[in-house]
Amino acid sequence: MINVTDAARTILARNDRGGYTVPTDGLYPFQWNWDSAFVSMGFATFDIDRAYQELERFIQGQWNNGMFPHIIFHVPSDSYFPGPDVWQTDQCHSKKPLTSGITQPPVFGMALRFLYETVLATGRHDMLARTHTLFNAALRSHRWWLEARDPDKRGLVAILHPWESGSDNSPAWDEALVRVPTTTKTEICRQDTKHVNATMRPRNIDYQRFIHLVEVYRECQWDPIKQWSHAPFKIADVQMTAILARATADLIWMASQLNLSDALGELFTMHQLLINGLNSRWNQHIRGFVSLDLISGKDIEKPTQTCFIPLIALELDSYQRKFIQEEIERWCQGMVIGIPTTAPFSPDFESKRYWRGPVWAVINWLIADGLRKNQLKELATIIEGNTISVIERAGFCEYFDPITGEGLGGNTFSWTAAAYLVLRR
Ligand code: 9YW
Repeated sequence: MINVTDAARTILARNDRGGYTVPTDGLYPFQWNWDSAFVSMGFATFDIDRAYQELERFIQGQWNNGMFPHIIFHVPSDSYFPGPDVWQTDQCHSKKPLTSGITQPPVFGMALRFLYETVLATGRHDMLARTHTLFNAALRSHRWWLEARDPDKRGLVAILHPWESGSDNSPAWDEALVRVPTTTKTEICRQDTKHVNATMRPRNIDYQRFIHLVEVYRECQWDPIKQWSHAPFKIADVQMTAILARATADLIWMASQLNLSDALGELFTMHQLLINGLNSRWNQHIRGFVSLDLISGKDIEKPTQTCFIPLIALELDSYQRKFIQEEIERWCQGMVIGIPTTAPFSPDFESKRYWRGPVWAVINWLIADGLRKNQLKELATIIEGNTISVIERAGFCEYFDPITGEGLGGNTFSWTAAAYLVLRR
């Protein structure tokens, strides 16, 4: 019988490109921001040095202003669009390696704590300097988040591009995206549909808008202040804010472990601001947390997984806990595997199309973690158990059809392997 843990480690080894890991061979040939953070936690379950290396290679792409980009183009490849020639970030950000010009969810701080806990548990004494370097990079990136993406100090950070959310074509962005023109100067040469069935991917019209947004920000020379005022898409996203708030709490833990009292005050202030912001986004009708469209001023009341992610950062009251538990159970009713990324009763639900319904192991990992933090251990255990079994049945796929349990997208996915290693421990 094949040992699935060994198979998961083999996926990480296959996708290793010399100290950093690609999400999957072919489809995504570079280092992605939040993928790498999850992957480093997977590595930490069996090779702590390699786990640190993953984050160290990643911070090579950090911008002078502190931003962690969403893609680091360590080596050229023509199997992905849009590449560095479209982003053109080298004109204002001259450091190598080349990168994209937007960001992704800041799981990095959560990963750093996970790695350092592993170091402490194994009694390693030689990791302090490496840990400090990573901590400083994380702190700079959190400062960037608040300055660049919450200039009005709402305690909610904004995404300026759906790719930043990590849930590219989620129904949560539909209404806001309609306002984004579909015209582009760049010729769109999609590569993703050469690797994966087009019916499971974002549509061409989505890509036109994604590239239009890249062009707007490129014309702003990637300057955060100009981008903020020119952005045709600006959403205070509860998933992003929750991950940032949780990562900030993890950096507070790190700062106290490392006796960095100077950083502590600043981190506490940041954390409180974000917690207040998130708490203000509870929506009784949706029975979850909702993002805010900063251009239309409207709440985004689409039932997507983002509604549950704030559990990783907040302590819910007993009513919220009850409502969230009931809601997650309702979404999973009749599904072979939960939690769907869009509620199955929603008219937007598509069980096979990217972020419009399928289940992602890393999202389940985050939600289960949030449920545990909020004393909903039984439900957390069920979700973790289902995630492990679907991977054992269907393989290390990018995502899974909740109705059939079928594995879809790329089939040797690094973060799915990492989720398996961490949830199976
Ligand atoms: C893209 C790599 C990335 C993930 C995102 C996912 C997809 C497409 O793949 O993005 O072109 O960036 O939506 O969350 O990080 O796995």
